Amino acid sequence: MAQRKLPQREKPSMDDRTGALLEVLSERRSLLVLTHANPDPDSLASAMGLRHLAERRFGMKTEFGFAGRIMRAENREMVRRCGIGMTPQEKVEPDAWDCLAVVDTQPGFGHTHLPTGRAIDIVVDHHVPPTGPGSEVRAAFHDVRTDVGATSSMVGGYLLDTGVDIPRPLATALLYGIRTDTGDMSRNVSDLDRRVHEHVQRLADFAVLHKIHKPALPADYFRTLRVALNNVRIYDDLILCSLGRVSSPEMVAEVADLLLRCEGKQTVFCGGLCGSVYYVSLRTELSRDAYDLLRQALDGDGSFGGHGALAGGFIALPDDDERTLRRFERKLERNILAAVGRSDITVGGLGGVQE
Ligand SMILES: [Mn+2]
Repeated sequence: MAQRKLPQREKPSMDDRTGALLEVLSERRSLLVLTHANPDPDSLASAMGLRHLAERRFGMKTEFGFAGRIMRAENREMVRRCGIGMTPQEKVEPDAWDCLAVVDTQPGFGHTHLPTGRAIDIVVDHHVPPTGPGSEVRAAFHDVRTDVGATSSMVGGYLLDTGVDIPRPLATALLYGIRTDTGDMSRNVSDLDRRVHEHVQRLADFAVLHKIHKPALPADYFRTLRVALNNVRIYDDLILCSLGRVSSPEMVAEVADLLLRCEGKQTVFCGGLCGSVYYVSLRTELSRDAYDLLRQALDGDGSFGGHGALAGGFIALPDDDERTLRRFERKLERNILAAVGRSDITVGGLGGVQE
């Protein structure tokens, strides 16, 4: 499909960007939105918001294709309560859509699986652009702002600029997306985040937001938690928790978040095996980027994403043998200790220094 080249501007204003997005959308009939695997609240709300804009402003047919799974009880509650429609990506035919958008991620990120040989028309993201193969894609509309705390704020900004109504469920989703990525407006908060946050919180349903914050948890959550607490190793300002086998991958991130609340701890690394895929979550309050730490921990292997204080990913192990698992967990722990400059700590077996 012929794509009109947009004029290159040094520093487009917000209105210019929204205008450029509307120009691209106005030339198309249907929109497929994709994001990274295992979509988080920010990507779910961004996809919902961009679809709404295309539908309301241009009467476009739209779809949201997701890869992986909706992890965490909170995110599943968000999908259910806000009515976020989506289709598994493998069931979506990319060529049936004449506009392809990618939100909260960019082509070239390891955790983002895009159709090959298909032009990406719209990229909206706030992550530092990836380097390497597949990252040189140039979209008709390309809006990457690393100073913005949430992609939901960027999409919310388009909606506000355009004057399209924001229904309650969408406002609630955008609010939750912004709050999740900005730590309840405590980090990476830009003027745009503040502007959109202020607007959507006037429209949002706080009873629904409360339900999203406190979803019912399966009994298995508490079983895994018991195992997790038995496996925690605390070293000064660092916590390592290798969970071994877990019944669902989201437990890894859940446990990491919980452990970060341990007084005085600045970095938490948590991992667990589900099937023969090993999942990792890293949380850090150090000035170092969580994504960089995780890349070092995994030796650049696997599929991972994140920025700032949070990162997560997974890597397929050759088998789910107990010895493979133990060996892999020891290697990961050594790598993470090296990455945070604590190679003095011995890991593995009973040799670890425990508090
Ligand atoms: Mn995000």
